[in-house]
Amino acid sequence: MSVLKRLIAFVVISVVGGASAAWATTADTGQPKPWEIGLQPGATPVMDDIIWFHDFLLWIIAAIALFVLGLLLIVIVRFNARANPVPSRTTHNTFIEVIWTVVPVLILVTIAVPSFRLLFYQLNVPKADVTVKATGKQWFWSYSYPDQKFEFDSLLVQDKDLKPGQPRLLTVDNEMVVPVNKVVKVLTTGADVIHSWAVPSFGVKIDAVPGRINETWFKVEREGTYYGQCSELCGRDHAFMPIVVHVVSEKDYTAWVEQAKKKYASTDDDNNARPTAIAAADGVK
Ligand SMILES: [Cu+2]
Repeated sequence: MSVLKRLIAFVVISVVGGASAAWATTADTGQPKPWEIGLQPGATPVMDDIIWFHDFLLWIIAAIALFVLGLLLIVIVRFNARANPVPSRTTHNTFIEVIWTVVPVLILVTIAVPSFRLLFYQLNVPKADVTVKATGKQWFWSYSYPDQKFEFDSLLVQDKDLKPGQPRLLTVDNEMVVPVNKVVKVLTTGADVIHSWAVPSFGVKIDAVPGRINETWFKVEREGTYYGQCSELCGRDHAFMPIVVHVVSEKDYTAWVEQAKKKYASTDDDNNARPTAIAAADGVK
């Protein structure tokens, strides 16, 4: 039995160690960190719920795996040919058949209730304070603020141009800026092929499909810079079109909008005809 004890100890240490490592990564950097084995810390209520649901499922599957392992070990030890030379001829047992039907159903219902609650929470976009349209292009994102009437391109910053502290392959020249504690509605579309707008710490991942508009939302509870990446294989430079969302106070946001209106003033409403941006994106290798 000492092997079994060791195995159980290993599983317990792995599960507890894994959970505490996930808790230890609560420092909020909005980006992945070395040796991180849990999800990125949540910055929105939706992501907090996703993390809770993930941990909840982890306990359930760990219990099921241990239970099945225990049954297997009992069978191996007690019902092998040597220990049990005269096998039972039993083929049916109504009680146990009812149990192994009803218990999995109860487990699935226990999972389904919070699962659907979370799904509806994600899908029902509350009344938006700010709307931003993210357009995926080969290979960069354009952000349009329809209510404020400006749009800009957000391109990867090359390694040689990075400033100290800026993460490689995640830094962009023009960040999407939104206010803290406000509902931001994100509309996504694709200009050429399917892209996907994803920010792990927001719990958001939504396809950007040419010819249609998808919508999602987030409400970030802490100021900071949050990073994501295109999450739908979209061609050669798919890995080089990061997403950066800078979450600032309401006051800073208003100031940024004023400045952005001037900086990104465009006389041309055609979003796709932007030769300078496209030439710059082509330089990304
Ligand atoms: Cu992509």
